[in-house]
Amino acid sequence: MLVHAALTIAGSDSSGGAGIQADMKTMSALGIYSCTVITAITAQNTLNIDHIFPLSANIIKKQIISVLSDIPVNAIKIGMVYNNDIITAISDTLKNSKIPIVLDPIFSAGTGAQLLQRQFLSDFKIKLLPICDVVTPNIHEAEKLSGIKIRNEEDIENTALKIQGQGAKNVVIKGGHFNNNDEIIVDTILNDQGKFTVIKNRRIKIVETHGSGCNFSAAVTAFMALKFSVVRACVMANKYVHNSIISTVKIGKGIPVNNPISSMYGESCRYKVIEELADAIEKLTNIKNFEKLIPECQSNIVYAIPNAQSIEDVAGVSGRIVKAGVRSVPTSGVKFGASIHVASSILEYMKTNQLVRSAINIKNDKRILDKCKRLFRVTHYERKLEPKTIKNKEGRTISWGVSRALSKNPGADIIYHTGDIGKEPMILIFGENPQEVVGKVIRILDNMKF
Ligand code: PXL
Repeated sequence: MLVHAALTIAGSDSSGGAGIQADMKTMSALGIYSCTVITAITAQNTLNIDHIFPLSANIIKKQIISVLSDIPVNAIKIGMVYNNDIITAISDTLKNSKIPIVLDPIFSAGTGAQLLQRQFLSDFKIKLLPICDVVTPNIHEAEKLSGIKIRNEEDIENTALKIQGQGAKNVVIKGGHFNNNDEIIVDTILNDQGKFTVIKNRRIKIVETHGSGCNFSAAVTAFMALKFSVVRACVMANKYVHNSIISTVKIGKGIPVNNPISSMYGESCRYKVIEELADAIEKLTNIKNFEKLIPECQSNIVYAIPNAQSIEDVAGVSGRIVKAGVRSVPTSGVKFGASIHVASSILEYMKTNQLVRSAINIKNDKRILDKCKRLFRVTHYERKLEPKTIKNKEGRTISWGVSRALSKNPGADIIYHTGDIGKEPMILIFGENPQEVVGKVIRILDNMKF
């Protein structure tokens, strides 16, 4: 198997969210073998950086030489460098290297701590910008590198040109910290031919997260190791970081940490989700009298991957589970994206509780609903109260209703509505997995007489 390798030269972040740990996770998730040279050890958590211990120039040089004398590294990233000894060691060791270098100018942490001692900014510019192929500052870092105060888009272009004049071949200015209220984030790329490209992405409405800068530059390095152009590498890195930001984890008491391996979790659990759902459907369709719970519009049972974002992340029966005489049968197999309505209900439920990932719809008649109310925590919504603006969009009614019902009882096992003109009344049963949902169906049927 051909393996592409990259090297990250960066600081260790004991909280695991940024620095060398973020780089390794990102590169690994993108299929790149990652070597690591540690420049400094930070003692930090999600609240603070408590201590920084820089390593000696000698051990940094030795680590780089050890790796490069043996492993065919396809791209190198430079992150936190802290002091002039470290800057000089890296610059001296790499100045004749032909390997593409991505420089992430890391000056301070989100918590405010200095990750490059202030007095070494000019050494950083003089010794590292000329050896790098790509530099990836955010707006604040670009201002520090160029000495230009950025007020508008023209300033961004002038800043990029100035930084290129200092020796960086390609300059990528990340726009995330510019005009924070804009819906769109604009990244500006100046390539080695003097051409500007802008990449526009929708801004995610979140508070500050830990690790996104490192994830971005590590992803650009990984894509450069795979020989993509700088612009392509940035486009793909943006998409990748977007996913790592929307699946941040609140692992400690401080700021949320990016989750650069979320895409891997997502892929690896798809198979398991299909298997578990298929098993549950087999059990469900063999339950005596289950067909008596199937509504006119038929039933579906769904199971979402963790962190599901759209109906494509929710598996369901292709077609429905239908009543066939005294039996119930699925009309087809299990697929992602197969359900709209029940899938919309689980996606909405997951906004309140990420652990609840499975649901089924059953008939709502008085006898069934009375049993549900006796056995489970039940809440409901009135379809008749739905605003007109929501009615017109497929699946939106359910999201609206589920959110309304959960606002009254956030831990409910069951949500029902009593219908509307042309809309059948319905009961939705929720659980952490399809086995649990089927278990609830069995409890309802066990308590009914036929
Ligand atoms: O996010 C920048 C960064 C890079 N490297 C290390 C860090 C941080 C931020 O805290 O700790 C080691």
